Amino acid sequence: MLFRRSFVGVLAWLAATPASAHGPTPSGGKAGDPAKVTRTIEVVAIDNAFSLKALDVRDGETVRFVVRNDGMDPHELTVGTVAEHAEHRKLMKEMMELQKKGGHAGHSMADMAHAGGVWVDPGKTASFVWAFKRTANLEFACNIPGHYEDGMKGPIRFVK
Ligand SMILES: [Cu+2]
Repeated sequence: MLFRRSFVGVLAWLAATPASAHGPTPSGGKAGDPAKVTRTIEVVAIDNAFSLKALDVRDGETVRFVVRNDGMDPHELTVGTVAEHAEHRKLMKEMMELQKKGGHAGHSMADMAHAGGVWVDPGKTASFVWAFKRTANLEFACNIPGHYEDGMKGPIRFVK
């Protein structure tokens, strides 16, 4: 129980920095203008799955993701390429290991902010607006260790 509580604490700490202002230039688009939203994508997260399995979008489309967490664990939904998600998972794992050793990590969630996304604590709903730009190998995913591997991911396909 104690382990579980500290684990969740680390996850909350990882989420403390907004994933929009820093980090490498995101792929797949950019934070969108709420006034230009043409579609709302509602997603329910459980432990460990998304209700959304795949997403079709148009180049230039601005959507609002609304993510509700019906699980017991925190989840995230981020947009990025397959390679970016792999990098994100690696950093997240490293940071959690550092925290477990009691060290203070030299970098923050901002360093992982490769793309748009949102963190959702259990029982909460969170949203973000994203303007898509045609990009190969784009997907949505939760990169909390083990979750992506459980299937918390899906392809984002660009239709004409
Ligand atoms: Cu998750």
